[in-house]
Amino acid sequence: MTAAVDELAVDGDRLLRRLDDLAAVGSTGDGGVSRLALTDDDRAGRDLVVEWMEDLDLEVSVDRIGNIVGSRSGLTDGPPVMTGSHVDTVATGGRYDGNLGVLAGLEVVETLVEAGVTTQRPLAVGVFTDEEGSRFSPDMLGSLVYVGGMTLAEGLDARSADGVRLGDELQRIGYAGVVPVPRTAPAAFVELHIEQGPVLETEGFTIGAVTGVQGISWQRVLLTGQANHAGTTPMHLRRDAGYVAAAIATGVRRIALERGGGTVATVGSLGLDPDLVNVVARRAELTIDLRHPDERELRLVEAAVAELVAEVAATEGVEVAIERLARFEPVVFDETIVDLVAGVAADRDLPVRRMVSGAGHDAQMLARVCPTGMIFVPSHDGISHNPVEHTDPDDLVAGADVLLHTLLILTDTRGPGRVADGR
Ligand code: HGY
Ligand code: MN
Ligand code: MN
Repeated sequence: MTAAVDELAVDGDRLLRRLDDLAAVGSTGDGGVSRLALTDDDRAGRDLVVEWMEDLDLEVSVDRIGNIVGSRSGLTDGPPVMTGSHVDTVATGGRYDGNLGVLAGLEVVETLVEAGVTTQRPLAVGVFTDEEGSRFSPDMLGSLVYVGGMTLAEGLDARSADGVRLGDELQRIGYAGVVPVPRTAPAAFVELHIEQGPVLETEGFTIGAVTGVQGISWQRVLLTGQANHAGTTPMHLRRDAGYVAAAIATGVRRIALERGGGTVATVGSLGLDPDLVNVVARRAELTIDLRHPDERELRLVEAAVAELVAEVAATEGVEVAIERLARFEPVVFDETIVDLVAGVAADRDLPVRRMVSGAGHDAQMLARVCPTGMIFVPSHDGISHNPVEHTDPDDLVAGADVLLHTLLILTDTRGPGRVADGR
């Protein structure tokens, strides 16, 4: 039975059920999820997705950096049109970040299976290793190795802050696959993801046709001062690593606010040693996350932060060591894919706008090797990386339907129909 392809629609209840089932893996009990990359919880999430892929008769392959790809043959051979995202999360994760893109991909497959539709080009759903980068930096590590932007050896040797090696964890959880990397480029890649910001909801749009991703700069700053007695050491004799760390954190925020224009700066991790009430900190470790849509401006922000760090450390007589964790220039997605997403959304009378992504995504890596785009759906109050992360079920389903028809057109399985020009 081959349904009228143009009329196909996903089964929204099934998608929502799968999202809930996956969210139960690594649940933090407050509606959120914690499945840090390559932990036992990540393994359990991967296992569940692989089980669903096998239930759908997808051909499942795992590559040497642990990326999982479920493939479905088309009527013709050649590279697949691919969708997907990630199922690893931050420690305060919500249930949609990454998971929606993977499960909507499986929902597209199941919709086609039920309708007896085989796509012209093959179709694939990817689950990329360590997209979050919270445990092993950089972020998007798996998709970066997938496209050849990082060698396998570098990826496997990535180490967590507590010294654990990524390759050892991959072995331990049983996802050190055999498929060589970099892998063959797909024909095209489209990722469905929650916006994780406030734009779509505040402006009343249902779909974001994502035009690209802003630049990302991550660094770890290691400060070495001198432990001393909090009560007996005069202020001018201190080499207080704790003070320097705090001055950097406030200075970074000041720089972002002064520069404006979309600059964002975050000190998300800060630790003191010995971290005791009556000891001047001898060491401090903090991370700095800087982002901007424009590469030239991002470099100026990095330079201003570097000057701040050097200055405040020098005045306190504290030594500085900088470790580069991630650096990705802004990415622009393929215009035809962006137009297609906007057109499919408009075809379905869904309010759509073009926008740049503030968050990093696996799509920004696939954009290096094939025409790539993203579909956003609104995040309630723009909140993400937080257990209260929420997207209206109707919006989740609308996004999955836009993904379904975008993939049907990209696989040459249906015509473009009325491709209106979304805003
Ligand atoms: O950091 C990011 O933008 C993404 O969540 N990895
Ligand atoms: Mn994500
Ligand atoms: Mn994330």
